[in-house]
Formats: sequence, structure tokens, C-alpha cells
Amino acid sequence: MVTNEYLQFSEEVKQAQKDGKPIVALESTIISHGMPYPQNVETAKRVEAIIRENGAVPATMAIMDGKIKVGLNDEELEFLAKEQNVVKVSRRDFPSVLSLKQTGATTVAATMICAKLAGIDVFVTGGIGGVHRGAELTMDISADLQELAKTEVAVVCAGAKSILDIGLTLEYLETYGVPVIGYNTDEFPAFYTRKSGFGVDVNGQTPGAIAEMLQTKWELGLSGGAVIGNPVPQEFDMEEMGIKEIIESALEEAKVQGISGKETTPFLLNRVKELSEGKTLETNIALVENNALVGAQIAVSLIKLRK
Ligand code: PSU
Ligand code: MN
Repeated sequence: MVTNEYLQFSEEVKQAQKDGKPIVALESTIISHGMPYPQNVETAKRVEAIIRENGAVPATMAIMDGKIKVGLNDEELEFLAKEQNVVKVSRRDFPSVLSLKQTGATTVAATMICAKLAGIDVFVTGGIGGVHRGAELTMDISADLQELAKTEVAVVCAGAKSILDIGLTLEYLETYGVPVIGYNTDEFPAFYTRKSGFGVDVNGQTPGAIAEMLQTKWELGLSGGAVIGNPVPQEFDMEEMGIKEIIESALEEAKVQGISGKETTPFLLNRVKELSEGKTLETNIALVENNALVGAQIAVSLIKLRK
């Protein structure tokens, strides 16, 4: 049982830890800043249900009342989904948001930190942050990548959105020694599309094979996490639906409006949704649900390996 005065476990997660059950971490920025209400809370609940149906226990992370919540109840999920003043929390924001008792939604980086503190090593999300296009001038590189370099949590995602420079994102991960594993694919997925034009380091063909790679990495004492890229189901792939042009327009608008810092990713996500007349939302929901299924299976496989 992990204890830390800042952590507050839900009853369900507490029980799962006692019973040695597999637990899957979930982020909350996707709820507060990544999707509109009420689809955000519906998706959050559905994702939790999928994880339970597949033999694991979900632990959605957030910061509330000066505590890191590990596992949220329905009211807390609803609050995060509706409330306007939720801080987007990355690594640098823990000290202020906790001590000022603000409400915080955790990004990939922050959720990895929470998961590590809580002893959870598999985390399911939609897409990771990465190196932004034009980063050679702006230096806008998501803290998610540094976190992957140093924190022992596997992140199951549908790749990285092409609002980012996917090639540079993969270079960065390579430099920091972060394994990029495709789930049944040789190509790194690009969130709304199954293909990005860039390869993965290795094709992990089953959840069990991926669990073995993770176990091996950590048994060797190699610090840091891993990226597991799980392509969006074929029927939701937006390749043919002009997603490329939509992303280009959103990027141009961000440039003209001078959007920078932590506002950049939420701005782009929202504009892409508006420009696609909501079509991207359907794909976003489908891919997160698909990641929940795979993440639960990997968490179950990891527990079996350890027994
Ligand atoms: N990418 C997505 N959807 C998201 C995010 C990224 O496709 O919701 C969120 C995640 O929480 C991620 C964060 O950790 O945005 C990255 O923000 P930034 O680029 O400011 O580091
Ligand atoms: Mn940034």
C-alpha cells in the first residue's frame, strides 16, 4: 500500500491495491480541456467502464482541495467536466495548485507523476504532447516528453496529433531512450489517422508481448516510461476527410492570434473540432475507448508476469 500525504485514493482503487489487481491510470486534462461537455464526462465514464470490463480498475487523476485524487467518483468527474476554472496541470504546476488548493486537471506528464506516486504503471490517454511545429524557434516542446524520459509509466495512446511535428517528437523520444512500441502496427499513428508516415521502434503484436517489453525495461533498471501507439479503429480514420487541411488552418490561426505556452494545445484541439464541425470528436472518443481496452489488457498481462 502506497502512502503519501498528498495522495487520496478512492475506495475502489484502495481495494484494488489491497487485492493486487491491475490498475490503469487516466488523465483529466482530456476531460477539462480536451473535449466539450457533456461528451467529456460521458467518455470518461465509458472509458472507466471498459477498463473494468477488461479486468482492471480505473484511476482517473485530478487535483482537488490540496490533494492528488487517485480515482474519482461520479460527482468529481462531473465537476471537472463542467467547471470553467480548472487549471491545466503539468509537472511545474503541482506546487502552486496543491498549496493554493485549486482544482487541477492533469496532463500526460502530470498523470504519469501521479501514477508513479500511486504505484501504477499503465496509463491510458488519447494523444501525447510533443514537439510543436516551429519548435526550432518557439522551443515549444511538451513536458510530456521529458516525463516519458524519466518516469516509469507506460502510456497507451493513439500516437501524436499532426498539430505537432511528429518526426521531431520521435527524434526527441529516441534521444531520451523512450521505447516507442506500436500495437499491431509498424507505423506510429497520428491520432485522427492510423498512419503518420513515421515508423515505430518495434511492433508489439499482443498485450502480453508489450507487457514483457515493459517488464524487461524496468527489470533492467532503465528509468523512464514507454509510448504504446495504438491506431484509431479503421472505421474512424480521418485520412480521407481532409483532416490535414483542417490542422493546417488551425495552426495558421494560432500563429496569427499569437497563441503560445500552455494555451497552444487546447486552442488547436478546439479549433480542429470546430473546423471539422465536430467530426473529430467522434474519432477522439473512439480512439480513447480503444486505448482503454488495450491498456487494460496490458495491465492485466503485467500483473500475470509478476505472479
Ligand atoms: N493531445 C491530444 N489531446 C489532449 C492533449 C494532447 O490529442 O487532450 C492534452 C494532454 O493532456 C497532453 C497535453 O498531456 O494536452 C499536452 O499539452 P502541452 O502541449 O501544453 O504540453
Ligand atoms: Mn507547450
